[in-house]
Amino acid sequence: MVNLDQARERLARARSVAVLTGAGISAESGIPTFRGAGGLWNNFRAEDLATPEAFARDPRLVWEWYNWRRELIAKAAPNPAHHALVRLETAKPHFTLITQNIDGLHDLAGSGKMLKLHGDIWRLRCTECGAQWPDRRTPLPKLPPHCGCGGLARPGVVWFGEALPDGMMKEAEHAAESAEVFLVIGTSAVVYPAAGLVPFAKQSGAIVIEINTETTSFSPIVDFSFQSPAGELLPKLL
Ligand code: BJW
Ligand code: ZN
Repeated sequence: MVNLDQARERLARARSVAVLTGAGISAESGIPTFRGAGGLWNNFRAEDLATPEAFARDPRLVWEWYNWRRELIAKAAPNPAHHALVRLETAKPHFTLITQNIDGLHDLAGSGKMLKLHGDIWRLRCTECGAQWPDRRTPLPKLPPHCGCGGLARPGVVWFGEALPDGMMKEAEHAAESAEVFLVIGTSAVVYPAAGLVPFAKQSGAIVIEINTETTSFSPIVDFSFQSPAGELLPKLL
């Protein structure tokens, strides 16, 4: 596969690499993606569950969905794609992992510092006092959970219409801007501002390599687009 050899060579030569991951990287670990075949939002409407308005309307319903997903994720383990990114991190002097995933599988694989643009399903946050804490219990003993101050707790994730964690997009943009190679793995790249990193990296001069089982709207503008499962393709690329 000439293309694969070329992409492998570009990646091997790069000293500065940034990676953007999405739900597709965890699909081979058994976690459903949001969109596409088998996607979570074929069964649920995003605006019914992943918005601050939905939570204000019915916190228990939203928590039931998250509780179910926490149980599903708790049974999952990192796959060869998560592990390959740990090896890549070790091999490169400058490496930034930017993830939209809230499932914690990059942590479990052993990735170091990463930018979790959409938060973390294993963290809770108080809607009253703003306290944040880790909680890996599955199932949660009482829904909806509460903070020590008596306030209602929410999942530590970023919903539609909410700002990303302070300063994180700036850090992600800096990584995309300074990367020689930018890998885009398992994301439909329709959710902004994360999706904007792909054309931004390209315009900043990075070689952009996409790995996805399907084509996306960015496939025509990237340098290499591989339609393969990440767990199979990524280890071959390193
Ligand atoms: C495989 C595979 C295998 C399968 N191997 N590949 C127009 C322009 C710009 C912005 C907007 C706009 N209109 C609306 C907005 C705003 C909105 C937005 O982007 N909406 C779009 C839908 C249009 N964005 C926001 O609201 C963001 N905030 C914001 O803009 O704030 C502004 C602000 C500033 C200051 C103050 C206040 C506000 C926030 C976005 C938050 C997204 N949150 C979610 C939920 C997180 C919690 C949870 O999980 O419940 O994040 S939505 C959901 O989508 C989740 C994901 O991280 C995100 C992206 O999904 P992802 O990862 O791409 O997954 P899929 O399923 O879409 O794709 C999987 C892919 O994998 C597919 O392509 C498959 O083919 C592939 N695949 N198996 C490789 N084995
Ligand atoms: Zn509190």
